[in-house]
Amino acid sequence: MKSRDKILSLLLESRDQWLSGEHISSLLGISRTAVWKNINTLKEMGYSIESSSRLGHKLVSSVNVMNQSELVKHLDTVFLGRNTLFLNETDSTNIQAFRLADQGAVHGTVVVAESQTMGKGRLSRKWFTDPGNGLAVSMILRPQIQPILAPRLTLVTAVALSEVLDSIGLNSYMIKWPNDILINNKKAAGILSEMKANIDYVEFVIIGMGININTDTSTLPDEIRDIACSISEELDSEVSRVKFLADFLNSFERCYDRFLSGDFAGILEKWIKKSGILNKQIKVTILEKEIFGTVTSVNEDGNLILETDEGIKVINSGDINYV
Ligand code: BT5
Repeated sequence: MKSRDKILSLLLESRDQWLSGEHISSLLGISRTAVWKNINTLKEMGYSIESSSRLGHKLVSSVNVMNQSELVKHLDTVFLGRNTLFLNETDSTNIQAFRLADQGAVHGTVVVAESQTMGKGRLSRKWFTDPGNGLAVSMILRPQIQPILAPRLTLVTAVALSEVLDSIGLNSYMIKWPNDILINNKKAAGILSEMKANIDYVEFVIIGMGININTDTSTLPDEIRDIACSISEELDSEVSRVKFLADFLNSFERCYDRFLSGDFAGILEKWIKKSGILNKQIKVTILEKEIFGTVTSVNEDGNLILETDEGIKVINSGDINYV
């Protein structure tokens, strides 16, 4: 265990109580400068630690604590998140998870990062993660399904996330096809699914989710400040990110098992209900092309069935806007 993690454990054990730098340094057999540097790293990672030259250090809030021991306290999964890698910074949790999966990481491995230097959206777009306040998480899954069925997992993820939002009392959100969670028309979360497959079998699927949990949206980069929102702003209170993560993993595993056992219809029904998309007039942008129409249904692959002036069209990719 790294000194940083040992210090974190000590702070967690004596939460809300002061621990002197001297005490920590003698317990761990490291210099006081090393204690101080590690405490600063923990603060940069988002842990709420108060420091006083007279009293030492204390962890004041668990809202931001993200580590495996905190996660398992809330986890009731069989395979998901039992092996979670918590990173301070990475290029992208999806890229990192892909690398790990290629190296043989087990089904259910999860990667979480405080910040991403190359956080990805769809079509090479960027995803911004707010260190200490956002959540960037990627799951490695090895489902024994045909590759053609894998896109359904994006909808499974959205439904799992919606169950968590319901459970924390947030009811003003909607799922926006195919992968966003919007609150009052602003984006709180996005999902990015990727896969490595052969013609007839899936080697692995990586499902990444980025969500603004305790983000103060006024601090976000200019280009997203006006289109983004956060859970805490909507609820008017901070949310424990690690509890949220555990709740999401619990919910995802249940939905995933349901999907594998053949009940995608039940998941889809929930998805349709939470999206409110039926009978809505929309504009679909697929690269440079725009299509206008009314959504008459969502088929069993999660594709939109659109009634347009040129007849019925099946939409399986693109961005939509309500018109
Ligand atoms: C998505 O793409 O919404 C999928 C985002 C997935 C991000 C997660 S984080 C963990 C994992 N690791 C990764 O590298 N990625 C996944 P898309 O529908 O293409 O939307 C991208 C657009 O969302 C951007 O062009 C921005 O306009 C907007 N955006 C970026 N960061 C945002 C944020 N923090 N909050 C709200 N909107 C954001």
